[in-house]
Amino acid sequence: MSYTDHIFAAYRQRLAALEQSPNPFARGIAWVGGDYVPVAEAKIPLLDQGFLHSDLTYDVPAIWNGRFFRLDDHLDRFEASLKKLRLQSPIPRHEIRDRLVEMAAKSGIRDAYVMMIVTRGLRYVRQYAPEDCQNFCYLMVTPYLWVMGEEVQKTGGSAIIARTVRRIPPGAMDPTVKNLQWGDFTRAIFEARDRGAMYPILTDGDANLTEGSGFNVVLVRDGRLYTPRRGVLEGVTRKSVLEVADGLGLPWVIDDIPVQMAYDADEILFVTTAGGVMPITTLDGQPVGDGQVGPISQALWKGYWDAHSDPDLSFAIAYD
Ligand code: PDG
Repeated sequence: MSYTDHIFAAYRQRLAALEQSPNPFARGIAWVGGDYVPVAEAKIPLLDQGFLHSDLTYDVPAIWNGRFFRLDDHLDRFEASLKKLRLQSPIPRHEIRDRLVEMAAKSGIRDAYVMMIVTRGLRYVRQYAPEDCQNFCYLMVTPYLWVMGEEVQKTGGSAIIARTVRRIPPGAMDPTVKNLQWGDFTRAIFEARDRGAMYPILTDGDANLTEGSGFNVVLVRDGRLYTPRRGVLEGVTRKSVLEVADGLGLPWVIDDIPVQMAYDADEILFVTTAGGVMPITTLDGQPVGDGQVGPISQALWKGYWDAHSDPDLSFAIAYD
């Protein structure tokens, strides 16, 4: 039995049931302009500055096995991001929370990728004054997304350290504000493809690691976890993984992490809400450690998914 089996077998059954569902929202539900619509029919107005200038922030919590996971942590980060960008949601935090729960219940989706977005909103094509815009809020609940699929999670994925592009510096775009400026990530993803790998890790341009295209990076070396301090989103999954590490008695460090440490690591993990704990077993074409998913990765993987049923971290949704 693979270390992932206790989670994936039950998930696949729930997914099969969802795929049979006649509910029009079973493939995703969105809240746009005050209406609920199937996500495939949801539209944004062309003049929204969220689209025209990427002037927005967003956040992504997940629902797992019918339970919302760490929703309040995501709402806390979302509120902090809004404040930093001088955005104000047109609906208050408690309404975002209630609507997301209602949408999950309406859709019947038990394992969900959930997104809340606040954009600057709509004024003119250009020459808009950001302070004059009426900010917009968009919400959606869609079936869970895997940045790394089941098969790859079992054996580990491949990554590169990007050399043709660096992570945008914090002085240009604050990475602690969850944002959809993906220019650097997209270039790095193409570099990974060109070099025969699945995922990129970006540096800060000064030979330190930052993060990858939608995930934080955690290195394991001599039983200790290392994860970059600066130039990264302060990930909720990373927080969960470090809490699991505490429970296992594994020490960890958040600091500047030189690129060389990745080559010297025993194990490497990528962590995100959209996929959880994702083991990386090949870096720049070479095996990480012995090239197998390591024992610490497996223990953190299990602890992370088990945490989803912890009533201190999640609550059950009352489905319709
Ligand atoms: N760093 C970046 C740049 C991210 O976009 C994400 C999550 C993380 C770290 C991890 O944060 P957390 O553990 O709080 O989820 N991004 C996911 C995946 C993006 C994608 O499209 O691949 C998201 O925004 O959905």
